[in-house]
This record gives sequence, structure tokens and C-alpha cells, in this order.
Amino acid sequence: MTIAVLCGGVGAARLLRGLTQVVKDEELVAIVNVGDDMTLHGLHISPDLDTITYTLANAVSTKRGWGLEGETWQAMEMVSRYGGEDWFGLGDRDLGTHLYRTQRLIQGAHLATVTGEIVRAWGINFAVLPVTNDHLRTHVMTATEGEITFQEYFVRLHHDVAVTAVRFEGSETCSPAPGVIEALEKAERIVIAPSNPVVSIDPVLAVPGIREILQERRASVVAVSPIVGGRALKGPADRLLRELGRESSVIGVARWYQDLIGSLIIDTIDHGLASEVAKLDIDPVVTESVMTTPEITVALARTVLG
Ligand code: FO1
Repeated sequence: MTIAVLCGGVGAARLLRGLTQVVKDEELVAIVNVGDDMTLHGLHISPDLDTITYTLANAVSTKRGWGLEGETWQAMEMVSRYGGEDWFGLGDRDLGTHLYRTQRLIQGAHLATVTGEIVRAWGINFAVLPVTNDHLRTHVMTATEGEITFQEYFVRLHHDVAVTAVRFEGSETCSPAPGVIEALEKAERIVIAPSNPVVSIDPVLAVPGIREILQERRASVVAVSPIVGGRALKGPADRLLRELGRESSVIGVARWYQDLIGSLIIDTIDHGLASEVAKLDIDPVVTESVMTTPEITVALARTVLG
């Protein structure tokens, strides 16, 4: 049984941890957003790929949800001393990942190749694929700051600015990374992880060919709602849905994915909305979906595969 999981950052990483306890490594393929990627200090940084890597390696900072546990920040303190760009926190150990990735890319290696080298170095043996090896960057249009990159929105401005539109630079010209289409076509189950639909999952769906496969295989596609009780568990998904004229609720999520998913996993707190979801020809699956314990996480993984 092959499971293909469309992933953003933190929420996806948690679900993957549950899935790795339920299926074999060779059955699991994570297809990861790269729209958050950026070049800073001359380094290629891939936050969602690294969040998944560090989380699955049990090395992620549990407090932050990104970066490594037990980080020091000496290098960034030097950058700050010089008045350099210090709004994006790069720990000393995390910098090593970006140094290696950047050097390998300069040598001509594809992002998927380098990602494989990095995840294997952390003892991860299932496939972690960037959705594309090509340039793909999420930009948000804001009323007050004009068009900014995702990380400027998410980190520098603490996503505390209203968004009027989202754009995926490179989506028309990029191609799926090797193995991505094949994984989506042969998977018994395609899972949309509980990541931000607007800025984490949509960039993945914007890569040519991917949305079409989910539309064709809708009956085999299940999404886990990242919205619980009208709120995002982490990050701006609720605000973004509202700012883009959608409901910040499981109904808003169901409509967002309507032509792509056959089932939507919603939290028990939203059980009252199950019939509304069903009206959209989406099978509502009500369960504990807030992954606060390993037991809930594994149970959710089983439900996703159920
Ligand atoms: N998120 C923050 O809120 N503040 C940061 O300073 C920050 C630094 C950072 C460095 C490396 C990395 O892989 C992720 C980092 N993140 C930071 C998270 C990043 O913004 C991700 O894109 C979010 O997790 C959204 O997916």
C-alpha cells in the first residue's frame, strides 16, 4: 500500500510521524511544499523540507516547531552586530544544513537529490520529495506592504498583515520532481496533510499536473482539516481563509478542496458540521484530530488510511 502525502510544515510533520508507525517506509512518500523556500545570506533555505526532516528525526525544537533542539545563535549574533538581516532566525546547527544544501545545488545537484542525502543522513528511510526541483516561490499581496515573499509575511511581519491575494512565482514553468507524479498515480491513498491550504498546500497543487491527478483520483484522496473549531492550530490559515473571502471553518476547508477530495477528516469539536460537509459530496470523518499525544497521532494516521 503506497501512501502519498501532500505536505507543508509542522502539521504535516506531525501526521507523518503517525504514518511512519502505521505503514512501512517503502510505502510512504512525502511530497513537500517548496514555496516557503528562500535565498538568504546566499544560502538556499527550505523550511518545510527541513521541518519535516528535523521532526521525523526527533531533532526538531519542540518549542518552536521548526529548527533544531538545543540551538545556539552565535552566527546570527555576528550578523546582527554588523546590522545584517537578522529577522529570520538561523541557528548555528541549522546553518550547516543550508551550507550543505547550497553547496550541493551549486555543484549542480537537484533539490530532490540533496534532500534525499539530507534525510538519509538523519536516518529517515521513507521518500521525502520536494514537489519540484525548479523555482517556485509563494508571494502574498498585502494591502499595506504591497507584494512580499512568504517568509517576509510569515516571519518578518509575523503574518500580522491582511492578505488580498496569493501568487506562486514559477508555477507555470516548473515541473514535478522525479517520482512525484508516479507516487500520486500509484498511491492507494493520497493524503492532504493538515497544513495551511492557502500558502502550503496550494503551491504544491499549483505545480503542473498535480491538481489534475487529485481531481481524477478524488475518491482516493483524503484531507485532514487544519481548521478545528474555526481556528488554525498554528499559523494564519484561519485569517487567510477569511481574508480571501472564505469561511474559517471545516466548511471553508471542504470548499477549498471540494473538487480534489473524497473525504475530509474533521475534529470531534466540529461533528455538528459533518452533514454540511457531506452536502459537498465529501465524506466527513469525525475523529480526534488534534495531535497532542503519540496515541492520538497514530490513531489519526490509522483513520487517514482507514
Ligand atoms: N519561523 C518563525 O516564526 N521565525 C523564524 O525566525 C523562523 C526561522 C526559520 C529558520 C529555518 C526554518 O527551516 C524555518 C524557520 N521558521 C521560522 C519557520 C518558517 O517560517 C516556516 O516556513 C513556517 O514554519 C511555515 O511553514
